[in-house]
Amino acid sequence: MNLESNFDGLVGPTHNYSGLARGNLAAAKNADLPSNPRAAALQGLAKMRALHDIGLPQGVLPPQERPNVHALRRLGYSGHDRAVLDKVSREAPGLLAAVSSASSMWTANAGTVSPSADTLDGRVHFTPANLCSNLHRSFEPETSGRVLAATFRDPQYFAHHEALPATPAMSDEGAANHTRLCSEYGEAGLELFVYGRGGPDEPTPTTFPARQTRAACEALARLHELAPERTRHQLQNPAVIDAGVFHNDVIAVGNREVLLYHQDAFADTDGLRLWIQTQWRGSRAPVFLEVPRERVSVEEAVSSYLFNSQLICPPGGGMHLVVSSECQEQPRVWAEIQQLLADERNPLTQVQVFDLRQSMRNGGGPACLRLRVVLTEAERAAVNPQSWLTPERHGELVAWVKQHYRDRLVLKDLADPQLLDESRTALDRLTQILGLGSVYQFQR
Ligand code: SUG
Repeated sequence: MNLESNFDGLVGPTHNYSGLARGNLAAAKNADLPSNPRAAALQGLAKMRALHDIGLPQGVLPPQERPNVHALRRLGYSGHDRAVLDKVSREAPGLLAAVSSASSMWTANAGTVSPSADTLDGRVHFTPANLCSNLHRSFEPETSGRVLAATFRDPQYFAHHEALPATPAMSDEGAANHTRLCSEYGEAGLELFVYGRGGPDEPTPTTFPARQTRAACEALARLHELAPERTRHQLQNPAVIDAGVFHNDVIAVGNREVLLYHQDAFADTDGLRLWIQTQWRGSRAPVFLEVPRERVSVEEAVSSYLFNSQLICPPGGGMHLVVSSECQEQPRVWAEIQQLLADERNPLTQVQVFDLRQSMRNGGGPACLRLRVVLTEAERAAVNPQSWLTPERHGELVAWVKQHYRDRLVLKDLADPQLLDESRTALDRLTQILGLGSVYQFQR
């Protein structure tokens, strides 16, 4: 049976708040706050364990090597690792923060994935996102590509593409701007790509950057061999980008036949709905859950991350909404969730709440932390076996975090050569736990 699996990013040992991501209001607000990498990683692992326990296939993707001394060398810093860290921390602390971010935890930005039911050659296609809109994230694609290839190794089932050229015209942030709708996971679905910057006649945000371009989406659809009639490129409402919606997954989420979105999410909602209805195939009808701005404002959507929930189908039936605890703390948002659950015209049956505060302070909610991959039984069997979370592996990872992670980090700690050593020791051990081989540059 085809199931949707989630591959969550493990939070790395250098998780910190540096205010690096323009247009991400939470990250800007919490810049310079002390972080707790240990709590962050354990919060993420608790969510993974809970989804595993309700019967969903749950995978783990490792964090990247940070501080990224190799990137600093590419930028002209030389000498011993310690000397490099010392020099950059004195000359360019902002650059040190950029090469130290644990941002690879948000695996919804690791790449775009199209399941085999949608692709011409019947393989699952992956393209790492170039993340070229932000310096700190632009260091991720190379290792993301290696990690994805090591996790989904068998070329009979999995096709891996290179990241798109890292230039503004092809700016790509991966699955955070991509949704798939279908009647059954194993049937051909509709692939919806949402972009913030299109042709010269299309409106663009005025305050914050649009991180996804239409040209990038079109390239992804070609690479993944998607059927043009089942693929839509949809302009995001530029006003919401200016209000802090730096990825579409901050204002909309789709799963199977359900599209849950804010009234102001898209530039042309009627056109989008009509297209979905016209192209729809299969036994279930599409369900549009539009949240009106009178009930939840865009500002409330951004501060609670209501739409950054995961919508999941546990094998036992029903559909769950997986939300961060911030949703429960905002009465109007919580009331909206209750209303959605009470309405029997939609398949939502339950809400699950998680404390993901450490990630949320950097603008990363439940949906940011996971990369969705719909897989057949044979494809699941072809995944690197140690990448799957089991109760034993969960226990091993919790112990690993407790052994290697600090519980407090401030910006000046990023220059501490001891942190680099700790981080490499931890990651070296992790590649054994996950059986990934030498995916890191320091191991090569
Ligand atoms: O790219 N935050 C990330 C959050 C990514 C959330 N992902 C999704 N919506 N899918 C970003 O803005 C903050 C890092 C810092 O400022 O320290 C950051 O990169």
